[in-house]
Amino acid sequence: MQRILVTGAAGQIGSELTPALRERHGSTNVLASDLRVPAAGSHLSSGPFETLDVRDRSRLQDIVSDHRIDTIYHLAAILSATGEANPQLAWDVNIAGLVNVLEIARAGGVRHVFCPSSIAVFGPETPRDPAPQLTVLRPSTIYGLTKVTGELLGDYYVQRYGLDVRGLRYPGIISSETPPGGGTTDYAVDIFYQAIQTGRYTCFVRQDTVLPMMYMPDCIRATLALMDADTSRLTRHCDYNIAGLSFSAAQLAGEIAKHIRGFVCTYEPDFRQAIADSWPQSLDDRHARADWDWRPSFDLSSMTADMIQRLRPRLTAKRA
Ligand code: NAD
Ligand code: AKB
Repeated sequence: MQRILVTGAAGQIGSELTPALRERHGSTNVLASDLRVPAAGSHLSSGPFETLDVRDRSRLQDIVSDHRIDTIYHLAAILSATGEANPQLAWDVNIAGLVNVLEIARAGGVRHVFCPSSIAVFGPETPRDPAPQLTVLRPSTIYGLTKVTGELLGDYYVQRYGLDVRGLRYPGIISSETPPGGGTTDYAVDIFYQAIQTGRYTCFVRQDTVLPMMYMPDCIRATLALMDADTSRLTRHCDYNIAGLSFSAAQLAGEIAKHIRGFVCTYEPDFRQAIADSWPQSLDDRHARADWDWRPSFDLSSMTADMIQRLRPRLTAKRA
């Protein structure tokens, strides 16, 4: 049985990946951690939790030793929009945190590390539709810089030290349980909350902005499938492109309007437009499909219907 540590577990992905890991491995074998303490009754209350700043190597080492951790899902990070507001913080958390995880793993005990990458590794010089697996990686955000560095560092620890490090280039993740934490793709989640609560949304990117996205159930499935995959089948380690769905902001608004009569979306692009414009519209994920049988299961229509079905009762009850 694996003994797993999840860093950044209180975030958008961790709050759903942690319960999925607990379901498979047993609650007591999956230790959640984050800088911030999750609210009582949150998704993380089904098992153990420790506060942890991933920049604190000695605390991370103590946690790994005390809990006999052999696998780390390293999710703690600063995302693109917050990163642009505080580039030094993004570098410290994303790079120092990852180096701490990799160094502690290399020193012994931890055998497997999952570290997500992002479509933010791509930049304006990357082919946009689709972005190939192997291509120009010259991002324009500090977040993207840290993600390219993270992919290369992970691959280095595989080659140099034989550590099992794996990662996916997640598209923008859409989910109903925990709001996203300071990214550029957040509009694709915010829009659902505002549409249900007020019938209106002011979108911070233009209506013709197309980005690669993925619904959370596909994100969790892809993560577990990559970590389950037989090493001998993997032709890549820390940088698998994975595609879910691609749509423009206007297409998403139109799909939501099919469920929420009278929904009105207006567009007031801010600084995040430039970030979105530097990312591709779709991804070529042929390596993920060939190596570990990746196939997404949600399209725009099924994702939208599921989001609204989950959020509507919760948000309506809150208003009443
Ligand atoms: P999030 O912002 O929702 O969660 C990140 C968590 O990290 C937060 O709970 C935060 O409190 C924690 N954190 C921040 N600084 C920390 C520190 N110093 N020590 C410990 N914890 C700290 O992010 P997420 O969306 O859950 O992303 C998880 C991972 O997936 C990140 O590596 C991110 O880059 C990657 N990713 C996410 C998306 C997406 O759309 N959600 C897309 C591509 C890649
Ligand atoms: C962001 O927008 O910063 C994240 C990402 C795509 O990495 N959602």
